[in-house]
Amino acid sequence: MKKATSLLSPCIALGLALATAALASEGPTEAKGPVIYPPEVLSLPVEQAILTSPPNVPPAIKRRHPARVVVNLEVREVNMQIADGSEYTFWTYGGTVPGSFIRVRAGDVVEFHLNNHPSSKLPHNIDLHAVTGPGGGAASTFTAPGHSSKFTFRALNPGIYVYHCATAPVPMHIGNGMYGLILVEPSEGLPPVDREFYVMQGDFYTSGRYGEPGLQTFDMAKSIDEHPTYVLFNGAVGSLVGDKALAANVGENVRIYFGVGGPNLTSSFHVIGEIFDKVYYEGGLRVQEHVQTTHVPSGGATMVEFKTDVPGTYVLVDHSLSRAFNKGALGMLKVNGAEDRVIYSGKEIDAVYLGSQSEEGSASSRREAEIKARIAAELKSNPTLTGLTKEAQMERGKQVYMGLCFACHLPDGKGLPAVFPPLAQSDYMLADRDRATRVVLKGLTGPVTVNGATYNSAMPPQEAALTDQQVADVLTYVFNSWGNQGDAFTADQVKAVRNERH
Ligand code: HEC
Ligand SMILES: [Cu+2]
Repeated sequence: MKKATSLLSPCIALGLALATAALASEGPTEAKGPVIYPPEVLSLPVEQAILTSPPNVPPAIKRRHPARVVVNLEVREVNMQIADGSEYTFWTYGGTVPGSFIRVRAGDVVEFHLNNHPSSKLPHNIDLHAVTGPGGGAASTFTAPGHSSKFTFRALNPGIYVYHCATAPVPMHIGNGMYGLILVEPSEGLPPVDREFYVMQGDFYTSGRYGEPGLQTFDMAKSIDEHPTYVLFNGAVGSLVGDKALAANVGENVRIYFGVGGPNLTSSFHVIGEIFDKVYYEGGLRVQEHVQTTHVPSGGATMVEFKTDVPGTYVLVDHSLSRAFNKGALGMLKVNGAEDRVIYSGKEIDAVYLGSQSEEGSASSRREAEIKARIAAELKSNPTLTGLTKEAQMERGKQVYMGLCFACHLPDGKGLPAVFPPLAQSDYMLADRDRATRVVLKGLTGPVTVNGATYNSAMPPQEAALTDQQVADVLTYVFNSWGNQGDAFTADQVKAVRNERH
């Protein structure tokens, strides 16, 4: 608790104390002793719940009668990667973010054991939205490190439900990753599908900026202001990208259980290139059909289903797109199989078109979107790079470039004629290292001549988005790619330019 309270101002701490007093759910309650089951419950078969880590989902429930289901969920506080080179102390249910997926059937009696690992520093509990009863189980499961709590509930309502920690300060426990999904299958089961996946979105508030290396801590002020550093699917940048992308084949029916842990943001869940054939909106059993984007509240969930008709990479996003392209809320589903060029032809023609400027503008943004999608498809998770060698620095710089600069200057650094100047063998850039640094930090507007061609546009300043080290990395990358050659840049050199006054 020490770390957390030291971050709080006295007045926030007072507010929390009041909130804690108001929410009986957060403190410990006295144990009442085991529940005496009536014969109807005693006669139920007993089974151990299968729990799975994201993006996996336990197998469909085949039985058509209730059971007594024993759930054993372990709380662990663990250091894990939040982004390449950046670590975070996550608080987890089962060692993952989101926590283990729990699957029961409507009518089941659930014996829930919450075990808090002895290495934990804090007490935790669990509020399952699938529970009918005060606090959703929170008061009954308040568990100190090295302790185990048990409570029983009957799963009365079918649907897909969020569970989360409700220990004060609640937004901090959720913001550290303490949430997951529990599916209460309808008694007749859900329609069978070929693939099921488990994805949850959460917002994260770290002491450092997006991508800042090293071990990050929770930033209470950012959380209160609802200014997340990261918005993530399954707890890390790139958790569903490259080798870790979801996979399916053409012609299969896919179901995604999608939840939002929050603590603060809601999601506009969308899969680029797919239409949801069915959405079990708000996680209930009513179905809406033919949906492009579905809204999932914080502390809410949904089930979406679609058939994969053509192969390719489909990108999962929060369609509040800065979260996807700048804060990490991006995943991929790779679909393998035969093309059907009538359903989707791919690019058929690329011809020169001399329209009005606004048309050229929209064509260029269309091309930009196409390129972004292509790059996203090719991005592979890179190994963590901590060394300070130029090569390692270039790799880090490439990540910055592929996250930020490529959209305009293109992955090959050649730019777009009359729109974006080239960085590949740019006489302008290579002639003056400080000036190039200034362009990246402060932006550039007005006419500029690069390799004999004049550009008159605007480059947005990047000084708010990038650290000195990140600017040094990306400059080292662009000064040593595509035939360019130059010395590495250091963070100090960048800092000097950042602080210069005119
Ligand atoms: C939104 C589009 C956009 C982004 C993103 C962008 N630039 Fe630029 N950049 C431009 C434009 C447009 C110009 C030319 C500005 C002008 O006409 O005055 C430019 C100019 C430059 C120049 C000087 C001209 C040249 O070709 O040598 C450099 C160097 C440069 N950018 C580097 C970068 C780097 C590095 C990044 C990533 C950190 C980046 N840019 C991100 C649009 C962008
Ligand atoms: Cu907790």
